[in-house]
Amino acid sequence: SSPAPGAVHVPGWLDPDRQRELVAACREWARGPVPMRHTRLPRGGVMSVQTVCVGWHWRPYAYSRDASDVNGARVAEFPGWLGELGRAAVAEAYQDPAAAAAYAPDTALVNFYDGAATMGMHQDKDERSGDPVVSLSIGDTCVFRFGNTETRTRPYTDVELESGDLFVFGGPSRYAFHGVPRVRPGTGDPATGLASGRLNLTLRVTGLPG
Ligand code: MD5
Ligand code: FE
Repeated sequence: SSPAPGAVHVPGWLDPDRQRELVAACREWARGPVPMRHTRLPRGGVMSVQTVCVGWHWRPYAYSRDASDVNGARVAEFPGWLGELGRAAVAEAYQDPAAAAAYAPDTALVNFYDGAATMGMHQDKDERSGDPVVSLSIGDTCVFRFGNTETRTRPYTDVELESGDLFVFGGPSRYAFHGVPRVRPGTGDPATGLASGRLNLTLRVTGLPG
């Protein structure tokens, strides 16, 4: 379904095998070379989600190859199979083979939400490219709040994102405010390999050279 122009929600897009593979890959990235951790914010706060990045390292509010705010290590390479998955996601969402073929994500942000983690309303503006963001959810269901491009307040739409769901944000939705006001503990299937919590992968195009 499409809650707004350029935004497409595809429930259950990832089959159980794919979900298990992604959980295993994220578990590996979470170990290093840059460990998954709570990102520290410049004003002294700490994000309640835990994050590990692939391809490029995001820190508030820029991308780099090295994680100078964590351990200084260079982040893991962005694997070819993840780019293929991103192109398949765009093909599914937009039913547009040319748009899918042109999609070349170079970074993935992996966010882990425990039962108490939330993400406040924000825009993703650190990428120098307006290409779509591909979002993949595994584990516990969450409430995803999809807003407008002008304010972090109403009007917004709350959408339940379940394990296996794909969401693509492109066009005018690329810069909409959005957040995760709550997760629903115990709703995920441990057969994914995730005993508890919610995992979200976002594939993005940084627009940065090399
Ligand atoms: C999440 N992550 O569920 C979300 C999925 C983040 C983040 O928000 O920044 O790590 S990405 C949702 C997204 C991306 C770009 C645009 C829009 C939503 N949108 O227009 O709503 O952990
Ligand atoms: Fe975001």
